[in-house]
Amino acid sequence: MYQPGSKETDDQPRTGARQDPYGYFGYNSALLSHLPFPLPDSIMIVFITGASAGFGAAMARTFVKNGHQVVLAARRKDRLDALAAELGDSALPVEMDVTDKRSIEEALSMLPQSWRQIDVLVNNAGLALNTKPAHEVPLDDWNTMIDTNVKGLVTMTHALLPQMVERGSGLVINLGSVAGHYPYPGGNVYGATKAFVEQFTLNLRADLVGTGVRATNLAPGLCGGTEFSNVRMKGDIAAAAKVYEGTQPLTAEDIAETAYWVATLPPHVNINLIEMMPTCQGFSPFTIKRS
Ligand code: 8X3
Repeated sequence: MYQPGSKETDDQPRTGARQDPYGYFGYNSALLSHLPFPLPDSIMIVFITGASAGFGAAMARTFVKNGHQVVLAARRKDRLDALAAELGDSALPVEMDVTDKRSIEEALSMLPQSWRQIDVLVNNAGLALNTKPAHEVPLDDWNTMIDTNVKGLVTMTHALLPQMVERGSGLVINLGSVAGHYPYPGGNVYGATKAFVEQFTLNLRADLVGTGVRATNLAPGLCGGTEFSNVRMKGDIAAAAKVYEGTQPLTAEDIAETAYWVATLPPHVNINLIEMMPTCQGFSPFTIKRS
């Protein structure tokens, strides 16, 4: 966890000098001061929720590997500490629960000064619970998904958006899902929360036009090697493993590389939506119940 003095000091300037990340201007960097649009700093500060495992940890590794700084936010302190130890000074672990507004406010207020200008918010924290039909799922499961995937995501966005708009630059990457685009049995509230993510991201785009702030819905399909199905199957490891049997699913690294690509496009390019599936995944015909 961040302890004052354990990482950069508050009065240290950000290390990212405004350079020429796209190579437009060769060595003549004097031209940069006359640009009609803001270029991103060469070093971005990326705030990732759900950073302790899966997509979040993979994205943290990718951004740090490419020279950026990452705030690792999640509930599991031990996991965050281990990841931060692996990633070194470019990672700042912050214990935080997206379902608790006060926890978010506290985490943000404790960020050292030099980590406060967030260039990219990755709203990755989220989960699916249960694959049972709607009439058999405990209400608590639905509420937990809504609290995390919907309310957590909007609370984080609400907290960080004003500073991005004020600066005239920034990017919000929301983790959606194919489950938000196509119905499937057992997808009930999980799919509905991801449909919310889809429309919320598009509505952010509508409101943010002209501000320089970008928003993207990154919506993956079947992705293996994470805790996603273990959580969904509530610890039934065999059932979780069966989901991926005989497949070559997407990996967390595939998602991380895609998020990195989105975040490093020139500032005039906004990717509204990326829907990605493993090649082995496709679509089903409509179900028709016959007598
Ligand atoms: C997870 C993708 O296909 O399991 O968001 O619903 S899927």
